[in-house]
Amino acid sequence: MTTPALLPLSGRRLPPLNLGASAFPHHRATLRLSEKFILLLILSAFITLCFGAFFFLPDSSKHKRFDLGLEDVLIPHVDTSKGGKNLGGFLIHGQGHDEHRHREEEERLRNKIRADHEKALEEAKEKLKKSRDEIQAEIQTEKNKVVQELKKKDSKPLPPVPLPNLIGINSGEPADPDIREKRNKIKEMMKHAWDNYRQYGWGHNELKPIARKGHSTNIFGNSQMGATIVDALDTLYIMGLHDEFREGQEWIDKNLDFSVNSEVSVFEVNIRFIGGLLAAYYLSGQEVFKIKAVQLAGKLLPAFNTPTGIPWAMVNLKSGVGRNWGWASAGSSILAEFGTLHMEFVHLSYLTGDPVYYNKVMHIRKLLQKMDRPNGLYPNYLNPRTGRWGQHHTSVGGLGDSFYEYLLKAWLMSDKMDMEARKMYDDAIEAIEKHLIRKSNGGLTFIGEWKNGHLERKMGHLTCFAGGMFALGADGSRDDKAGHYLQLGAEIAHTCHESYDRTTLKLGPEAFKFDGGVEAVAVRQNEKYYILRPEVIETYWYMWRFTHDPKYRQWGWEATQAIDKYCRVSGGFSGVKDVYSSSPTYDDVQQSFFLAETLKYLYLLFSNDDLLPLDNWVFNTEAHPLPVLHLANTTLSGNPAYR
Ligand code: DMJ
Repeated sequence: MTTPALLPLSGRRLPPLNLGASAFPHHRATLRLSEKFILLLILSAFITLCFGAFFFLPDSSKHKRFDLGLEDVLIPHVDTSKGGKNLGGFLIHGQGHDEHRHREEEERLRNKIRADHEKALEEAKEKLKKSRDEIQAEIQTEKNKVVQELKKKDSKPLPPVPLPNLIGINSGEPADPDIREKRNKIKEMMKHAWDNYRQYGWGHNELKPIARKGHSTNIFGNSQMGATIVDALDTLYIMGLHDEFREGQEWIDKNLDFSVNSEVSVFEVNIRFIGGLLAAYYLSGQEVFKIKAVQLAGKLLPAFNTPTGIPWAMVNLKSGVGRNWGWASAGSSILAEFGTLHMEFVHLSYLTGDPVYYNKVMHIRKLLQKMDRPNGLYPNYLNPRTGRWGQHHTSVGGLGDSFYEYLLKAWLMSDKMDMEARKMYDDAIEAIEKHLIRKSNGGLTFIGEWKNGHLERKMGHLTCFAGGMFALGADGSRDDKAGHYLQLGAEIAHTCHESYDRTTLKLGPEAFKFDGGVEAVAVRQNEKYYILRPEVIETYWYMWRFTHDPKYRQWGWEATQAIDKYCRVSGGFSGVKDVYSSSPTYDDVQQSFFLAETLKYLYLLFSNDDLLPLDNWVFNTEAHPLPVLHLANTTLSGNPAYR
């Protein structure tokens, strides 16, 4: 049965509804939404018409109902004995009136259906009249809406937690004009480093200041994650470079995406990105940093899926597949890498109320506590499959360094409540002092490296951070040896200063020896470089805070001038390949830690102590300040992470 209402009312025929892949072969995916929309439109027109047509179908039941109704009304007036005809007039009259009403009703319905149908067809035709660009624009808008919705879902505000004491975040202006001038000079250097990165490397991980383009290394994976932006944020903030801070925040908000098929170093991403984001959050209060830190942390968690729970060194942010560095002893994970997660992960649990992060790092700690340690020393390598040590190599420099630092800082960050961490630190430092720390013939205290029962009399630039660590750990040390540890810190600071002072450029080499008449000097050509590292300046700053001996500011200023003279180029700052050469060549890399650490520690060295006071802030190993979680002013005891 056909109904006239189903035929097109206008003479124009609809063009074929081919908006799919064959219509726009390049936009197969993007047309799907529009196609669905049109089909839906036509379907709804069809349903409307069918619904309307329903009233015109010769439906006997309906007619019967009408008849019955009429009969019901007419029965009292029908004199059957006289035959219907006599009453026919009455009947005809009654039927005629009703038929008229009926016809009117039908007409009204038909008009309505016609109007609806025309409207639906007009809309469909309008849609089809749109150009490809217009359709694409509509689709893009729809897509954006979906993305925004997803984003909103992803960035749901985290449960509010009481913030720890956030004091001393924008003060520290020195009264002495000379010190103020020096501090301003350091701020100017920061601006030079940032502005050039902004101009030539924006969004890349680091900058090549001579080639004037972006730079990256495998620690950041293969995607542009803006490492310099994230690492530099808190330095910008404390220096009062707020426009630059906002630029960085905007980039992070719009571009920092962790759903990338990229294999990154768990350690580096933790200390630079999570540490940097958390510090930026605490300093500025901007939620975006906290949200990004939590998102990123979620991407690192699969790295812990190993038979022992000791994480892989690297993880693919998209697939979650982890593995270790090819060069590491017997497939091992590295002590300084899996042992440098604690501070950030405790803060993540604190801010989210989710104990998962805390549990991961506590599991590592418990496992280490149970293991035998040769001579009380922690080897640098641990196999995450077997839970056994790899090569017996112990270092307070590369591969070991920040593990010890984080034991001490876990205790400090817990408002000195985490006694387990303090004990592990004290035990480790005692073993280090006994087996690794020596005095050279010339009276320089140095920290060597333990390799299979043998002490290598060589110290790395990285090891120089330990001077600051000893000073920081002096208060609260076992047997009240605070004076001893402060003295040890001062001796290491002195040795490291010598390693700078004995070079042509007055910048320290990567590693230096205490052997065969050589003291605090690099011997091998491939250990003579300086890559803008912070550790020596970091120790000067801690020593300054604890002693206020002016020599630390003097040494810090020497380093500032040397960096400005030999590492500054018009496109930023570069490392140098040989600190003993009067005509050094550049390595053409502006490391992100130069902005995060080196310039920050210099700035703090020339600021008053009320800028980021050490009673309230603990610096992670990338110099990102995280607040002490005082039990008194937080809900730590009620936080599931701490139960
Ligand atoms: C920084 O990334 C961190 O300080 C890390 O702990 C080791 N060293 C580099 C800078 O030298």
